[in-house]
Amino acid sequence: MKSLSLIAVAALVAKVSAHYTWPQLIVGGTNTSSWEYVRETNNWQDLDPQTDVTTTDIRCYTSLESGTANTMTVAAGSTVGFTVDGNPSNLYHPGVVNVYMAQAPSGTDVADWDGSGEVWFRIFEITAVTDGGTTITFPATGMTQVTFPIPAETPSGQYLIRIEHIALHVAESYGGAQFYIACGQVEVRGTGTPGPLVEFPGEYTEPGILIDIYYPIPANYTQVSKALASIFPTPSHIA
Ligand SMILES: *[C@@H]1O[C@H](CO)[C@@H](O)[C@H](O)[C@H]1NC(C)=O
Ligand SMILES: *[C@@H]1O[C@H](CO)[C@@H](O)[C@H](O)[C@H]1NC(C)=O
Ligand SMILES: [Cu+2]
Repeated sequence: MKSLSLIAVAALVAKVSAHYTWPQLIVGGTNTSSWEYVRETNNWQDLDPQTDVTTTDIRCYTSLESGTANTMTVAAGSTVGFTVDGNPSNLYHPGVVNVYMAQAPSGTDVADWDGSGEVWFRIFEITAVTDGGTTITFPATGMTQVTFPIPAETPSGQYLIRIEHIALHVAESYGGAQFYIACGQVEVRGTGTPGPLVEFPGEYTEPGILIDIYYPIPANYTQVSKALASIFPTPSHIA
């Protein structure tokens, strides 16, 4: 009987595979409730990553869930973030973090919006550190939460904030990169014009996600995206 229960435990452990999610938005230094301001992702139970970069699920990974959440009001320039929850609850795979925002069209509640179109701008990254081929390190490894500023010049409106950890431990073959994704909903107060804008699907190209990080050690790491967004202030008046 003992061996049977050990087999059952082993099966359970295998099913609850060791991955993670981003369930809580962090605002004002406080962790909000799980899936309150973050759209519940398809992997909220199995924790599995998205690996298909051609599907609309590469946006927010919510096709099997209700796809919406409450919307939190935040000031432009303030710091927000996401917590990591999983088994264990940290970013233990080697990989890179990116954060994108997209403004819902005027007149559309962000709760009713799917983030389609060339509307996303990238505001934050924790990329790989290389030194010409001797070492490659991933500073995001082990983080239990990731925080970042909403750019000070972000224009007023309702936004999706999309965070991803791209785990690269089996990215040496096509489709091997693992995307751990979540989208929060915020209402920002500010002014400006963000860019460059990108689209999901469409954002990902090699070599940022098709890469053997072990041998030979890559001499450099190329981020998946265009440059981080620069947000140009909108003049409040003409002098
Ligand atoms: C928020 O959650 C993260 C991840 O679980 C944890 O590391 C952190 O201590 C929490 N912060 C607070 C203020 O409870
Ligand atoms: C490193 O840079 C070279 C030259 O720009 C490029 O061809 C190669 O794809 C890059 N490698 C990675 C892993 O980004
Ligand atoms: Cu995993």
